[in-house]
Amino acid sequence: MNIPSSETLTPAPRTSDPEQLATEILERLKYRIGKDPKVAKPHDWLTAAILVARDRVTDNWMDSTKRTYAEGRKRVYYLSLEFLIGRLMRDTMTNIGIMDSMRIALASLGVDIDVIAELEPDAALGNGGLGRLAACFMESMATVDVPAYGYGIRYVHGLFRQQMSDGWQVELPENWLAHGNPWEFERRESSYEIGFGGSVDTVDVGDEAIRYVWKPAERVIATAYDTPVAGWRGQRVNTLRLWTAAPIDPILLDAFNAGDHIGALRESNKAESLARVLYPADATPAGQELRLRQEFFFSSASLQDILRRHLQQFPDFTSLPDAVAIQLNDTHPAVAVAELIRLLMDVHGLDIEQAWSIARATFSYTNHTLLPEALESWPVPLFERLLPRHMQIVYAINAMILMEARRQKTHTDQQIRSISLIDEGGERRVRMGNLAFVGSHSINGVSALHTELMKETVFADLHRLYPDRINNKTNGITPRRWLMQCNPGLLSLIREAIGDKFMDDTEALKDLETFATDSSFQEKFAAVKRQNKVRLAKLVRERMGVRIDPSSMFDIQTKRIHEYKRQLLNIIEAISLYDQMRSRPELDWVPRVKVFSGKAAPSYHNAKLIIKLANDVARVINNDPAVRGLLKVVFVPNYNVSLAEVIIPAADLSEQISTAGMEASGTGNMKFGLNGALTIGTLDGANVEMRDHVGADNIMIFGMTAEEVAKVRADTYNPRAIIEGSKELQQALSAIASGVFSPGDTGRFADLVDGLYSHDWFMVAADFDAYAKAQREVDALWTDQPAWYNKTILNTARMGWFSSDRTIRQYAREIWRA
Ligand code: T68
Repeated sequence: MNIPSSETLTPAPRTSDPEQLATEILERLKYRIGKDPKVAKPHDWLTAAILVARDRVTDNWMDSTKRTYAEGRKRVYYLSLEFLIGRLMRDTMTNIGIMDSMRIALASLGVDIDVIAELEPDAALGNGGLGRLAACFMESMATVDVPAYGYGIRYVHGLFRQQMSDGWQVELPENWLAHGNPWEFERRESSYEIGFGGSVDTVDVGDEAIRYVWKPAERVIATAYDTPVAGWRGQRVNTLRLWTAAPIDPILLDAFNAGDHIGALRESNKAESLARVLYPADATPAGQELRLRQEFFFSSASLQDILRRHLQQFPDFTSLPDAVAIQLNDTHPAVAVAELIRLLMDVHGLDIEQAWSIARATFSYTNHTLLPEALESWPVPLFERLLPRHMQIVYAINAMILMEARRQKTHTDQQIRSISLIDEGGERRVRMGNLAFVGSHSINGVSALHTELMKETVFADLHRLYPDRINNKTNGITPRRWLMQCNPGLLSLIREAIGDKFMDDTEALKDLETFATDSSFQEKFAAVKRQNKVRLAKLVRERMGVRIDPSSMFDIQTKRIHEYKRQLLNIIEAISLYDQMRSRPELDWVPRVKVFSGKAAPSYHNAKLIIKLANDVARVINNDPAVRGLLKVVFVPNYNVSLAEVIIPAADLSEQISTAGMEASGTGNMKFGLNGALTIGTLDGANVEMRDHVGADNIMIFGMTAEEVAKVRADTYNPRAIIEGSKELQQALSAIASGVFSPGDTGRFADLVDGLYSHDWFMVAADFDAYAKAQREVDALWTDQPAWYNKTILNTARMGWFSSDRTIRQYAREIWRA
């Protein structure tokens, strides 16, 4: 029998006229979902529409894979414990160019695409910027034609849902797979065994050589699920491969038959727990055994998959670094360095020098934080118990590195200690950042400032040993999701003004510059902004019962809640403004709505207290008639990708106010700027480069620089003296401390207020006056609307450089050589 090739199965190039699409939707509804249109529920229509899109993507997916083989292209593997992808329907349909026809097709069947789009779950397999960056990168790699796989975990439960209970954050489980996931393909054949624990044996393999054999005590199976990721214009489709975990024996029948029904499932439960939930840690490592297990689980499965694919095409692994680039997204997959060496040595018979040099030529590592408490490390006893062979490899690598450092004679004993893969101060720990660094040929930061600080702080000594390895790749965002899809009004306006070139080359947004002073364009730009604000106001009223006025300035801070991001600075400034509005009602106050949104790590006490404070302050201010509606504060619950898509286009003012030197890059800052918000921010992370691109006149920079922060910290910073010297700040703090916002519970915010007086690690007091002054300058600018829109239009025009297409091209050229 002749087996048809997939080509002969591919229908002649499909048209995307609405009639054809409608026919396909009905087909999927009937044969894949088993429903008649008369009884189909909205979810069925959603699934049917997604299946139509997925089938079309699949044609290009297979072509892309074949092309990668045929052209002998290098493959990039992006290893990330997080992919914060959000909804995929609009993204995919837009990228393959069927969005408009789909709308018409569905309408002809009596279905509103906007209604079913809202039903698609928001895949929250990530915490914040790091996970969202991975998602933007996946889309950009497909767009700029880099053959790539994203590897991660298919968490059954993504990031928790946030609810407010009397203003406190409550975490509820998230269940994105409740209705199944029509995007993914299960790949039973791509399954691998992953071991944990046990012991290491040696076997004599002749010629005085020995081989190490790891005998794990536990084994689980990793199975792949693939989601196609289509780039802009749909030509390349890459793969997001997420691993799920299953036991080798689903049930222990002996135990079951002996009546131990729970015990019979113990192994099964343990295995499945590996892929059950995303750790809700942001910036702090979750010091849990399960976390290390997750890290090893997905690293090992991904590497086994990569090596298998390599051997299908090449005779051995000497060619690995030419055919493969593996990017480690933070240290979460750093154990892959040891695992690759183990696989090459113990399974494929290479010696340690060969394995080590192949690993280093293949891996590269992206650092996302300088916060010392956020640098991952694992207690040696835990690491050794779970991964005994990897512990040996870590020691072997460490010996090589430390000998090299000693030979160079440039490092003091203290510096040698800081290079070591083992932290010997106190409980011995494996330093994952150092492991990722020494195992990579490239180590990059995510903004120019962050990269310089990496060289001067966390990696100073490693940088001296390997001065050519640290490089910068400033983050970016995909302009498809973060402009074209989330802001259709602005998209049409820009196309009308400058044509479509910017849709393929975001930097062509520059052509808008000439319109920045054009009053009729300004009016249209303002009208689009207003529409977006009306949409957000509607959402706020529906979800929270609070009315906000779209003609007020929408002043927005959305991101994870963290002390270094200084939501507290913003809230205190709101309190101070509230004081002033009441005491000087005769002044022309600019109407403002302060919007906050973001999640706190469940175990992060102060972050949760900041959420409560925002809600308590909102209640008091929003209900005080003396304010006459001139100031409103809202905390919108459950920030996620889809909510961001509504909030960001509605912002007039973007708050990017972290303590200088602490935000590695930020990416929300870029999304707001691109959508025509003015930024008020510190010289931190990518804000510095945003100022360079949009021009210092078009961004409101305030506060201490990173250098000043470091200096003030070193010179015994005295926040109490600063607070006592600032009338506004002192008043705002005493309002909080005296229970104005927590009547009957004056001690509620003591941890926050006392922290400011006693150490103020994040320099809220030091920057307060500068921040308040900058806010009043923002007010003044707002009263001159032509000047305001001149600046915000220039922001949109000049933010094109921050496209993740640019970032990915830099990675491809300078790190991956792909
Ligand atoms: C963020 N990091 C940076 N971490 O904070 C942000 N951490 O400045 C940067 O723009 C972004 O990465 C992209 O580079 C994170 O988002 C985490 O989410 C995280 C998660 C688990 C453990 C540690």
